[in-house]
Amino acid sequence: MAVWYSEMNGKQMVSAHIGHRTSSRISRYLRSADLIIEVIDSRIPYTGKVCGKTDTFREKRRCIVFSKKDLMDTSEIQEWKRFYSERGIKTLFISLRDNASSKTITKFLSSFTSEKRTSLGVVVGLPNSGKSMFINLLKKRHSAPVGNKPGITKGVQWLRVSKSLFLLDTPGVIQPTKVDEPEIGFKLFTINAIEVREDVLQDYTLKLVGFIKERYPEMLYKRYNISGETLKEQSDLELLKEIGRQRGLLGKDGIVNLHNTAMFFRDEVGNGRLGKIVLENISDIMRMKERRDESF
Ligand SMILES: Nc1nc2c(ncn2[C@@H]2O[C@H](COP(=O)(O)OP(=O)(O)OP(=O)(O)O)[C@@H](O)[C@H]2O)c(=O)[nH]1
Ligand SMILES: [Mg+2]
Repeated sequence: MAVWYSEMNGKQMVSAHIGHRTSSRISRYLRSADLIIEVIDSRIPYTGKVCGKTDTFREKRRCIVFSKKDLMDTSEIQEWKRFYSERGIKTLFISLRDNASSKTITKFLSSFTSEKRTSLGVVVGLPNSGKSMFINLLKKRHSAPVGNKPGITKGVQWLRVSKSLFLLDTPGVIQPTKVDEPEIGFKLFTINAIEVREDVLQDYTLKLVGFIKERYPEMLYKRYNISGETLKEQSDLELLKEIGRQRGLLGKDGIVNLHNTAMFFRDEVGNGRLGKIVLENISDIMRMKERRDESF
């Protein structure tokens, strides 16, 4: 059952994977923890944020670990680091697939912890952002379940990752209004943070096709041999059908199966088979923030 809690950013957050008791335990831990570590998929460096400026966090040590750097188009990485440092938040962009990253993370976290006493840190973030993988990497053991779909972690557990640090693994949370907004929802869909209903699947996939066509057209050429001319002439739907046809994703009637093609294309992009991407630029975010008058 979906449970609401609002400690994250003063807005309602939901996890489809926990009950009321777990939800109130997380709220309690968030208030009493020494450190909040937010894990954000590097490909959505702004939309991936679940913590805002609320009373709960005002006095807390906070940092952001941007996961999946190996899948990210890093051309604006310095700008993103500056964006957060101007807001007083320390950040680390890292690949959690790389075992050597554990040393870098330990060094990064050492500025938030003390050798003399045990610190308690709560790890939060969207579903599928890499929270459990982050803890496992530090612990150097597969202690928390990991998987490439939203909702793998269903409860909370404290794990000791060093002499002086305990981390709480938590289930992914999400702001439901974002899921229903196509401009944001298609990004969450692309990185597999949400499962989308059939009635919006096509919309979100077409948004993704349009985005790749505009920002990374060369990827469509390299992977599917779709030329610049074709890109100009064809609609996003025609392009999606072309991809389905090329990969033989046809129904019994010989017509492209749009559901399977949508899921196929999402996986191609999400798993990095097309190349390294970022789904939002600093300038996109600044424009959006102006429009909505967002403070963070
Ligand atoms: N390529 C790459 N994959 C990663 C990285 N970090 C995590 N993953 C993958 O992302 C998927 C999700 O990782 P989890 O650790 O289960 O994510 P989570 O945030 O705990 O997800 P929930 O428990 O569902 O909220 C897994 O398939 C991981 O292998 C990374 O830095 N690079
Ligand atoms: Mg997890």
